[in-house]
Amino acid sequence: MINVDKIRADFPILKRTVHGKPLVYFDNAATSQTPQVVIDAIVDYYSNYNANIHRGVHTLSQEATDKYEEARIKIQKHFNAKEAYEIILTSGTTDSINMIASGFASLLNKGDEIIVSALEHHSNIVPWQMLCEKTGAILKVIPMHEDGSLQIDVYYNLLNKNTKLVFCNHVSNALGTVNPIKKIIDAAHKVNAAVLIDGAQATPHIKPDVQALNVDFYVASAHKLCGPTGVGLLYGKQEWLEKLPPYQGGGEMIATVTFEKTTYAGLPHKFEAGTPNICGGIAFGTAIDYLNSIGFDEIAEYENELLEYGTQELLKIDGLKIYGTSKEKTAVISFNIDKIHPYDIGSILDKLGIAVRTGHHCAQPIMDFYKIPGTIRASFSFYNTKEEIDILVAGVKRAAMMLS
Ligand code: 7TS
Repeated sequence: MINVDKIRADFPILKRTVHGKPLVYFDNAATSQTPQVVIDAIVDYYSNYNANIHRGVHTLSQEATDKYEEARIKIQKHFNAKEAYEIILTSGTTDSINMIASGFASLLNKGDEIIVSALEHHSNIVPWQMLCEKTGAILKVIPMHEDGSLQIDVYYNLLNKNTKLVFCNHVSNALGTVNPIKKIIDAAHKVNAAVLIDGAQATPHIKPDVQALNVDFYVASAHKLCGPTGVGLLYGKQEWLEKLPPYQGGGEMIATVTFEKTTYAGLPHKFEAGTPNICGGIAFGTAIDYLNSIGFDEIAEYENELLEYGTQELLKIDGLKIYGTSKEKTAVISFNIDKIHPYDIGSILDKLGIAVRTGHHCAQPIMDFYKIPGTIRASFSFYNTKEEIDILVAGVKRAAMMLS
């Protein structure tokens, strides 16, 4: 059982006020808040052992290298990757996806097919469109149902011998739908297609096991799971990471360089050119430890309670419609009230100290499906409370009254 009072004490930002009101932070799907242990890890790095890694013989550089590589192992264990070198530290989900899209440019031919789902964030659409432009590959889309779940039977029919890649998020950022990724992966493998799962929204709520999933690539961002911004991961199966060419050229990713020829370093360094976000990587490891100390089963159980309560209370408001009602979903509630523009409600909520996201959530195709400009999205975390949901519901009622 989650002790929410104790947990809230770990997050200094939750004590602040906004426009004179206690902060109610419901924009966790955009970024999560940072516990003191993670802030301390950042301060400790810059106060005590700030140095470049993998380079110096000096003590500070060795300490920084050890901590960075320890963080990689923590991430490996958390995602249950077979090898630590299958974890590439990137600047985040977007960077990880672009790394794979760029790598596949040399492996795809005209007429090859790529499948994405209708529920993707723009960062899992645009790089594949760019890849199709470069290679002549064709992009196909798994359509969605009204409740925000995927039409999985249509997906099975889209797969054929030309399918080379399948991309799908584990959880939709705009609707919270949890996708049946194991089924998606297994079906793709039957036609020898590789699968990339975008775990940006799943990882704050679910502990993925990349070996059990048998996924080829899994990507996520630290800042959505209590870590800092500017760091994330690309898990790739060793065989794929060896097959793909490097993403960027530079220091650290080479074995030897002459003006005639360069040979590349082994994994993971082949994909980690230049000085990485050293402090961010280390703090990412600390964030993973912190979340595991609470427990993902406990987090999921508590957030489900928040989701059920929030859904029930918001639906009591006249004219309120929730988008994304599939049975399998995380604690995200996307909604609108009649024809009121989401931005107007969001602005009033901000004046009441309540942080939500409004707009298309970088998922315009979903908004087009529902024929709406956007939604108000309240996304909950394990440090939120039912009392905060009551404040949200009262705020939404007030905003609706003022605007209708
Ligand atoms: N994929 C999904 C499913 C996402 O939700 C996001 C960010 C990204 C990729 C990109 O992650 P980044 O860390 O590289 O930026 N989603 C959101 C959101 O829903 N609101 O703000 C950012």
